[in-house]
Amino acid sequence: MAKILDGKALSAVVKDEVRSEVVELEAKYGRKPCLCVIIVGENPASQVYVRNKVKAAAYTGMESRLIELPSSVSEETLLGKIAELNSDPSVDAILVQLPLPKHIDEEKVIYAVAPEKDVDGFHPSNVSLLWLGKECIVPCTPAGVMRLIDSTGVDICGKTAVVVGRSNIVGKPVAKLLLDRNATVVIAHSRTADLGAVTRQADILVAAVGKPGLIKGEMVRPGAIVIDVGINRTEDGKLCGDVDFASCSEKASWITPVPGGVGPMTIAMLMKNTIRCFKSRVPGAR
Ligand code: L34
Repeated sequence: MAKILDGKALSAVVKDEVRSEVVELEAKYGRKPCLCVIIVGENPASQVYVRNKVKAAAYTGMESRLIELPSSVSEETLLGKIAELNSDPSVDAILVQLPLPKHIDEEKVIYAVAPEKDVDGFHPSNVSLLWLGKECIVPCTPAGVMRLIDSTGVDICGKTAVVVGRSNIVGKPVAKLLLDRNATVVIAHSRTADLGAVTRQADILVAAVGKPGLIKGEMVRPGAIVIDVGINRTEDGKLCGDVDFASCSEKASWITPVPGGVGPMTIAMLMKNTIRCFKSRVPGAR
């Protein structure tokens, strides 16, 4: 039976780290880090995530601002708002919650955020730094996945890691971070032939595809670490991951639950990234 990788408990540890750092930063530099979150429209899932982000920011003692724009907002107005925040010296970090309404070009929005305030690490400048192996802002979900794996105490070096999913936001950066830690990395996806044969090779299995219950116990190598990045909503409004928890927890050594796994860690790492953005903007802070 697998041990539970408790993202909720670990996120509390991370948020406490941030909370102490906020105190120190304020004492040293006379102001607190400030995170600005923009939400467009009324997607109920996004509203929950954004609310959790603002709550976490309040817990850590940092400043936060929530900007709520109607789904009818024009791309031009949104880009104008971002430009305003880019040049506002009291704002350290900017996050535009995705997805955006169809009439707004997400790429344009991502490119519009000043790289030093890009707390998501989605701007091409930050993406290229990540892939060059330079210091950068690591996207929150991938950073949370790594922290969860590290909390097992298992050494990643030399292990086979299979990442199922190849999104720019999760799959690709997680694969790069695992490679940086000397894992042998395989990226599987919707066109992978015999997915089970591939995932059964994994000492570390990361599922990030958005297909409820895709990963079944028979696809898991005995003793594997299983990280479930999926957050799918069933028709009755229940949350479920990409991993079939019941069958996979019989095979894995460690497994993340949904909810209470990667989700809370995404938010905790957002707090860490906000500190990073603050430091990169304050002369002498790093
Ligand atoms: N710009 N957009 C931007 N940055 C991000 O990092 C995100 N992401 C993803 C969606 N859009 C984004 C998030 O914040 C996914 N995501 C996210 C954040 C928090 C949680 C889930 C996804 C979360 O708090 N999950 C809880 C359950 C919440 C619930 O009840 O719905 C959990 O325990 O998994």
